[in-house]
Amino acid sequence: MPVTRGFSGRPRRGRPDRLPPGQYDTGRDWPVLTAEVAPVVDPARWSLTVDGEVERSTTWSWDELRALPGSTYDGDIHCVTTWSMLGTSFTGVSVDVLLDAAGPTASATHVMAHATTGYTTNLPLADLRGGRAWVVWEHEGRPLPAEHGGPVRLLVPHLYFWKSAKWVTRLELMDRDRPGFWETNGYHDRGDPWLEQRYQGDP
Ligand SMILES: Nc1nc2c(c(=O)[nH]1)N[C@H]1C(S)=C(S)[C@@H](COP(=O)(O)O)O[C@H]1N2
Ligand SMILES: [Mo]
Repeated sequence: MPVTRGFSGRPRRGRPDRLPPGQYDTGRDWPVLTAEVAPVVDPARWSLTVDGEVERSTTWSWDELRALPGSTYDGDIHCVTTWSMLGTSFTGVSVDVLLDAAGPTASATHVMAHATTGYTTNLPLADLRGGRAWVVWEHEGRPLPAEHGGPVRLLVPHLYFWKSAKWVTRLELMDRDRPGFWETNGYHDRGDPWLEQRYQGDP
């Protein structure tokens, strides 16, 4: 039987089910979307802090972060500008490991992710829990490119990609929700691509 190109092979199989509503498949073309000037971040001077509503404010240097038990995400990412990249991979450490070290207080409900540049984005704490969020330094086995947030970015692939702060440097636990950069400019506080939570006012 003839096989029609595009209807066979690994990445395409089941593809319609894998694209959230209103998204297209960008293939291997990974757009760069940065609201600010991309910084040059020297790992030797970089650190990551988890603070705010926690029992123990904790800071990791680059070397300390890399010494934590690593884990890999294999799957899809979705940007609110409608591109999705299917079947990609990132390696880093699960945010669960960082949260367990810092110990969120009973009043912690939300997190503000901060980048070296001042970019911020807010997330429900629950979305960073349960093996669904990472702090990553590798993409498909190579160091994360600087324009994509290297040396280290947040990765929350089940939410729109603006939640995945590039050049992340701080996870601030909060006892209420507070809008970050794009959320102040009209984007949704949660940003679930399957619910099309693009803008404030979307379900
Ligand atoms: N620090 C920082 N992180 C950021 C952004 C940004 O402008 N600055 N843009 C967000 C948006 S809107 C998207 S879609 C993704 C884009 O990541 P990429 O440039 O690696 O595709 O990063 C998110 N994280
Ligand atoms: Mo985006």
